[in-house]
Amino acid sequence: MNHERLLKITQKIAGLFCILLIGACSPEGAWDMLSRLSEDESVLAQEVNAIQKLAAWDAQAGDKFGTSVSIGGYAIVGAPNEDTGGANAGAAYIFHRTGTNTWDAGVKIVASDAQANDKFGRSVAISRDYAIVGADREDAGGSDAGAAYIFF
Ligand SMILES: [Ca+2]
Ligand SMILES: [Ca+2]
Repeated sequence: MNHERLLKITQKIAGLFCILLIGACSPEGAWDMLSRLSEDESVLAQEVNAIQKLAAWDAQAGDKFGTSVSIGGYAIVGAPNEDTGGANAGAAYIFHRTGTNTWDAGVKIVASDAQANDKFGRSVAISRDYAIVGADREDAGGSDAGAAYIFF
């Protein structure tokens, strides 16, 4: 979580506090409050910095990697405009956590019946050993009827 995102969250929390409390209230105040609530400010600082940037190992312009994401043991990231299975057929990448703040290079998955413009990866979810990937422009059931694929 980067500082900008954390600041947005604290702004939302500050908004909630403003509703509950009458008095001076600001995002900075909420930030201070969160810092004080933390047993050790350095722990919070570490969590802010413990971000890992993931990218496709075969990234190409226009893939739209990151359109969809899900995490649950593994992390999965959709790239619906990836072109391996045809122009914008789509792909998804599953990443495995290898350490406290480290993730592997990722495994790429595509639809077994990928076709151009299927947009596989526009939605993704992962839970334990199962992943599900949506391809809302898949055409087996009719033009752009859509499909979802479960991986184990
Ligand atoms: Ca593309
Ligand atoms: Ca289609």
